[in-house]
Parts: sequence; structure tokens; C-alpha cells
Amino acid sequence: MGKNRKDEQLEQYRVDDTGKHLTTNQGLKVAEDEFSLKAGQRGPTLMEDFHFREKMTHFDHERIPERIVHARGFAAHGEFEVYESMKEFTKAKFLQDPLVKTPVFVRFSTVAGSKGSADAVRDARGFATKFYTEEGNYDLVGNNIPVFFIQDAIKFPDLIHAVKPEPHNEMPQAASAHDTFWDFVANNQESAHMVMWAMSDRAIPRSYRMMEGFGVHTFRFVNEQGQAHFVKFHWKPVLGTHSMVWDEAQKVNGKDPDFHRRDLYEAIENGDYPEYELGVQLIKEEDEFSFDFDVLDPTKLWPEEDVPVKIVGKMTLNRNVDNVFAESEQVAFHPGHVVPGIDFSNDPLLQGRLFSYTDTQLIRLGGPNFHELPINRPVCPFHNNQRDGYGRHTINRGQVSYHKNSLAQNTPSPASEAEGGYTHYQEKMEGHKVRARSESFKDHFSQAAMFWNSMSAPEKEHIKKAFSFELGKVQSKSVQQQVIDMFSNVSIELVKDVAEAIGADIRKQGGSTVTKSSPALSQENTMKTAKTRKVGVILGDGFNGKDVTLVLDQLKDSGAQVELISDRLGKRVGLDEVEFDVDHTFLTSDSVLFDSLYVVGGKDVSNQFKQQAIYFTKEAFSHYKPVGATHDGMKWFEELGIIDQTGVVTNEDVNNFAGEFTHAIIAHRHWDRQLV
Ligand code: HDD
Repeated sequence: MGKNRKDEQLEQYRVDDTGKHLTTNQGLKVAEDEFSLKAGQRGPTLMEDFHFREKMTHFDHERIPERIVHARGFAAHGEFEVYESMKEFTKAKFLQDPLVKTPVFVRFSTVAGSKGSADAVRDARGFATKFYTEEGNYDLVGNNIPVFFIQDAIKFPDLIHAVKPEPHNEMPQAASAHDTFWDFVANNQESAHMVMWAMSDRAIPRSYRMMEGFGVHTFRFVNEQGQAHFVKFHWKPVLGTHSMVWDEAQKVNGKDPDFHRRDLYEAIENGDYPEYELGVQLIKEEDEFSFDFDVLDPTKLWPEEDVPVKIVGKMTLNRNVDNVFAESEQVAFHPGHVVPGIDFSNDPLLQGRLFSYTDTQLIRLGGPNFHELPINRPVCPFHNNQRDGYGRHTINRGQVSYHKNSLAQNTPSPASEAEGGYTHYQEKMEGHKVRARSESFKDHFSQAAMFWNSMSAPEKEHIKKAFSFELGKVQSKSVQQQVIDMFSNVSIELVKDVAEAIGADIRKQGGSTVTKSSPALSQENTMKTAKTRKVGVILGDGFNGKDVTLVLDQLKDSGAQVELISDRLGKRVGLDEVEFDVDHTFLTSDSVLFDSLYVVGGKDVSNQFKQQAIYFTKEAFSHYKPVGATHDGMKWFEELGIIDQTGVVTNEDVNNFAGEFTHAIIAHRHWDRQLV
């Protein structure tokens, strides 16, 4: 793979210390790095020890403040290409030429948890993309949920105070299942729609590679002629949108708190590059008022069946970072980083974000020169009269640092529009200075009900369970009841079971009158494939090597990833002397770390081995995962009493088995199951 422009730029900052002498930061070679300088072997350390002082001081200052939200994240490099010119709608250069590959850096994150929190929590996920374009950096700072909790940025500190651990005891970590969050929800009912998403499967994605991304706000595309369209941005994962189940997610957080970052990192290392198509929904300026929602309201989506998503390009993530701190931690995103052809709307949430992001980098990255950090530098030149400040790298030459001037021929000079100068869309504005919210923002429940209507039966079941879990953790009876009252406006079918689970009452009848649904919102209708699905193969000594090899080869041909689990590491030997290297033991892995299990067993396995295999199978089965067995595994499935259930594949003919099992894997989960 050739280096793209960003990669080339980063190269000049990369350092490899291997094989080099140890030096101080001043370049002085160090003769000794184990003993501080002392007055006598048993004496006190001397102030004079510059090496000790420098090493310790640097260490003492290693930590920077974590992000106030989205602290837990993981990022990767990649490229974006447009499929066809978007000239009709926008003049943004990176959206014109299909031959141009624009370098990108994407950071995925959870929202509420601290930097060291677990990955598989119930939360929205951040999906922030920095495009290093020829015209400057463009940041699309989105989430995996297309709407937001609040309609005005002034409420963001309140929302985050409510969802973060409670201040008197700093609990719970990375969870919304506590009183203050639900108190906020019940008393800020604009949150209804996003809460529905947050209680749905969307909030526990299977992988960062299998979740959608959304710009959330309405932005503007502006073309060469100055014509504007309202636009909403979508990322559609090529592998489809898939989730875990809640019990599984909670266990994953114990078995592998790094589950999502490991998944992304390993996929890229294996060459299974995550891909996402960029989609846009476009609404003409003159149609601004043609919808039953306000296009400026960030708690509303544009149903894809009404405003189709036009797929315009593809992003491929193909390189892991060299250093997580230098790149993923120091990257600074900002919805206000735009390029000509992309402009804002008056969405009051977006407008407030335009202030917050630079402000937060000042404290987080320690001053106004964070744009000079390697990961944040544009790949195009940048020139202005800004000077100095902590950590300045650039050595600006010359006498002049002001505009206008004559000593430097009035340069750096503003560029005309034709020369690529950014001009703001000339929207006509008029109005009174008011602290208010538009009447058109006041319907909080119609789209929440549409979301509910759009869910498949299992998805509805999961939402009920999520509400029951979260509210079940709330201590205040009053808050629990208020939430039931609030969501009675969405669906009585939903709140009935939840109220019963938490001992609350249904005090409002009626539910919503909205019957509309949007099939695009259900994950049931997503792309399904076996590609990159992890199959755990349970086998011990004495297996049938020929048969197992055939099955594993077919699974690999389908794109699935096969990993071997046994009672100990090392080689397992088949009856026909076929050998396999074991990847994990029952101790070091767990069924929750796999998409499916293929249980083979072996003639020479112990009873304990069998019990472990059954335990793994039972858990995978209870998470609706495809499970398959041949040989000894079939007997164990019979013992478990799961043979006739959906997504349970057994077949003595290994050829048929491989085909059927692959189909079961493609289905992702088998909801139609009686749990044993
Ligand atoms: Fe935000 C980080 C996404 C509303 C203020 N936000 C942040 C990140 C993402 C989002 C993905 C992490 C970027 C990274 O990986 O470094 N935020 C959103 C979306 C929102 C949203 C999709 C609603 C549509 N955010 C929002 C509001 C405000 C902020 C209303 C404040 C007015 N967000 C911030 C922040 C953060 C941030 C405090 C923390 C770290 C950072 O910016 O760089 O400024």
C-alpha cells in the first residue's frame, strides 16, 4: 500500500528507538539508567541528577485531561473516495473526482464512560471522521444514532451531568441505569426519541465495523452557483448493522473490556478493512417546511422512505495508529471544521457545538496550538497571522504578523471565492433577540412512536427489557413512575411490561396515534454476511481430522474467521494424525467473545472438557447465536436438548453441515428459540 498524503506527513514525526542509544531529551547519551546519583551507595539522591529529574518530571506530567464526553475511544486511518461527482449539490473538492482518495482518520467512542471504561456498555457511540482534504480539514463529528437527546446546546452540560456517574459517590461508571439520568429524561421530554434508540439494540453494537454513523444535524451543501440543499450525512457499514444482546454485552465487559477496540484493531491487522459507504439525504431549500417535523430539530430524523439516502462514496479503514496517545488521544475534532461547499444550518444544537469543541481542546490539549500536533495538521499549507502560545512549533519568519499591511504586500491575503476562499451561505436572517424555542420543535413523541412501530418483535422485546433493566436500577419510585408516564405517550404496549417489571402503574391510557413505520430503522433488514464472523471451534485430541479440515476450509471460504478452543494450549492431534494449533483455552476465552460455536469434541477428551464445551454451548445458545456440532459434539447437543431449535446445526455429513452452518452464521442471531 502506497503512502497517502497524511501518511507521508506523519512520517517526518515518527521515531523508532529500537537499536539506538538512550539519551536525555537534550540528546546527551546516558551511561546508566537504573541507579539515581547518590552521595555514597547508601546515601541520599543528589539534586544534581539531571537525568533522574528529567525522567521523573516527564513521567509526572504524562496524563492530560480526558475528554469530558467520548473519553473512551479508538481510532484508525483510512481513505475516502467519492463514487461520482457531487458537483450538482456541492463544490466541496473531495466530493468531485472519483479518482481522488482523501486520507481520513476516524475515532469511535462511547459517550459516558471514563477513558478506562469497558467497551460494550449501553450507550451511543461516537463516529468522528476527519477528512484531510486539499482545501483543509473537514470533520464529520457524528454518532451511531441519528438523533440527539436535546434540542438546544445550552442543555448539554445538564444532560452530561445527569448521565455521568453521580457526584456524591461517583457511581455508576459508563452506565445510564441510575436515578439522575432518568430524572433528566422524565423532566426533559425532548429526549424521548433518542432514549428509544438508546434502549434499543443500536446502543450495544457487535462491532464498530457493524454500526451506522450519522452526522445528526441538518447541514447545507452549496454548489458553484451558490445554490444550497439541506443535507444529512449517513455512514452505512458494508458488513451490515448488528448488535449484541444485553446479557452478552455485560459479560463481554468482564471477559474483554477492550472488545470493540480489539475487534477493530485485529480486523485491520488481518487485512479485513472496515468499509462504510457515505450516504446523503437531500432536501431542497424551498421544501424546508414541507415535512411534519422541523428540519432544524436534531431530535428528528428524515425517514429514508420519504427522503432516500443517496450513496455517494466509500471509506475504508486500512491502517492502525502507531501510537494511541499521539494520534487517537490528541486528535481534535470540531463540527466547525468545514470546507467550501459545506455549511451549517440554524439547528440550535449544532450552533452551540460550534463553540464547544475548540474551547474543550484548549484545556485538554493545553493551549491554542493543538492544530500543529501531527495528527491534526492539514495536508494543505496553512498561513495566517496567529502567533505564539504554549507549544508553538511553527517558526514564522519575517517582520509582519498583521493584516492589513504593506510591508509584506498585504500577505497572507484573503482568497476570493474563485480562489477557494470560504464564503458563508448568505441565508436571509431576521428575527427578535429571544431566549425561546420554536413551536415546531414541540412534538417529542411522534418519531419515538415511529421508531417503536418500525421494530421487529425481537427488537421490541429487547427495548422492553432495556427499560426494565435501567428503571429497575433506579431507586426513586417517583422517577420510575414519571418515566412510565412519559413513555405512555409512545406506546402502551411498551410501558405495560416495563411498568409490571418495576412495580409502577400505567396512569395514562392511549399511547400514540402514530401508525407510521420506517423499515430502514430495523436492523432486521440490514445486510447479512459471514464475513469476519468469529467461529470458536471446540475440539480435543482424537477428532476426525479429515472432516474437521473440510468444515474449517469451507467456513474460511465464506469469510468467517476460525479460532480453536480446547482445554489447554498447544497442538491437538486427530485420529488421522491431523494437527491443529489451539488459539484459546476454556479459561482464556468465553462464548461471548465469538459469533458462533462449532463443537467437535474428540475421542480422547475428559468429562471436564465435555462439561466446559456444554457450558460454552449453552451460553452461546442463550444469546441466540448459531451453534453447530459434528461427531462427539452432536451427542452433547442432544444431552442439552437443543437439537431441533433454530440456528442449531447438526449433520453427520460434514459437507452438508458446512453449508447449513454457514447459513446459520450469516443470519447473525436466531431469535425464534425456546431457551433451555
Ligand atoms: Fe459532542 C466530543 C458527537 C453534541 C460537546 N462529540 C464528541 C465526540 C463525538 C461527538 C463523536 C468525540 C470526538 C472524538 O472522538 O474526539 N456531540 C456529538 C454529536 C452530538 C454532540 C453527534 C449531537 C448531535 N457535543 C454535543 C453538544 C456539545 C458537545 C451539544 C456542547 C455544546 N462533544 C462536545 C465536547 C467534546 C465532544 C465537549 C468532548 C471532547 C471533544 O469535544 O473534543 O466539546
